[in-house]
Formats: sequence, C-alpha cells, structure tokens
Amino acid sequence: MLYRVILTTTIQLKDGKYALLLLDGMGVGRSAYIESSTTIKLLECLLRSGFEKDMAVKTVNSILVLRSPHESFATIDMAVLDLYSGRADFIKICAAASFLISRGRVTVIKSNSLPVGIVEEIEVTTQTKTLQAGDILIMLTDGMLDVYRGIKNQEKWFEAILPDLTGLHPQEIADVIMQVINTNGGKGRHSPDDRTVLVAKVENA
Ligand SMILES: [Mn+2]
Repeated sequence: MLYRVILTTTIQLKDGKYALLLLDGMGVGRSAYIESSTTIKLLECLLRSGFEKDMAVKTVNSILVLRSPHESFATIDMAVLDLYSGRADFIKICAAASFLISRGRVTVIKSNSLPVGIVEEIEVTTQTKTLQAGDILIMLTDGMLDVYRGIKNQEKWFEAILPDLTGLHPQEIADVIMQVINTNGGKGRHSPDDRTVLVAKVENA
C-alpha cells in the first residue's frame, strides 16, 4: 500500500530564529509511513539541538537511505527566519515553489534537488532573502500546484491570485488559497495528491 504523509511544524529556535517546516513523504508499506512521520520529528530534534540546517537535512537523508533503501522518500521544505535581522534561509529538497509577497511584489523561490531518502549524498543549497515587516511567505505542497497541471508555468498561475491577499490575516490567506485551488482543481479531480498550505506573516515586534 502506498502511503502519503504531509506534516508541518513551526519551531522556535535559539538566537531568535524560527523555523517553518513542511514535509511531504511518500512510500510503500507501513514502515514507510512510520518513517515519514519520524523524519520530521528527527529534523525538528536536530534543529532544536543546534545542528546547522544543512547538516540536519543531510543527517536525516542518511538515516532514511540506510534504514529503508528505496522504500520511502520525502521532500522537505524549510524556511529558517532570523527574527532580528529579517534574514530568511530557504532549503528546498525537491519541494514545491514558495512565494514571498513583499510590498505588492511576488518572488518565487524554487528548488531542483532530489528528495531525501534516495541517494546517499544529497546537495543542500540555501537560498537567502531578506524579509521586512508586512511580508508574507507562502509554502505549499506540490499537490496544490498540480491543479494547474498541463499548464507550462504553474507558478505563474498561482502567483496571479496572490497580490490581492496581502491585507488579510495569515489564516484567511491560507483559507482563500485553499478555496481557490479546490475550486479550480476540484477536490482531487485532477490531482489525487494531498494539498497543504502554510502561510506566515512578518510583523514588527
Ligand atoms: Mn505531494
């Protein structure tokens, strides 16, 4: 049996850092299911204990590869925000694009790496942006963008619905996005994949 597990978590780290995690796991069999859910806990644990984020992702990958070769894999979408400087580091392991709305402009953050749990050595690249008050960060699973399957630039279509949402509370933004996607795509009509969206807004303390 094929399992799909999507998990999200937010973690307050040391030194005023804050991590947003979105994991989309897939695999065959009960062990794969358990592994997907332990992956995010492990990642959380490593980050909390002070591991550098690249190292944390690489460690999780090694463990997955060793424990269940080719039985399960997961995509990891991680944003680590420095609440003092506004610096945001993005690590995307085969994850869907994220969208940053800043002063009415949308920036798309994309990745092209392999998911964790497949190859022994993965490359972890970090993309960095600077956030300011009022900025909105949207992270989502590939199942959301699959609604636009067959369309060349899926991100462009999604992007078009975003600028009007900036005045809303993050939960409302998430609700509207989910509504739009479900209306356009039907509940699993085009995509049997799970849909999850995570919205964060930066405000002055
Ligand atoms: Mn998916």
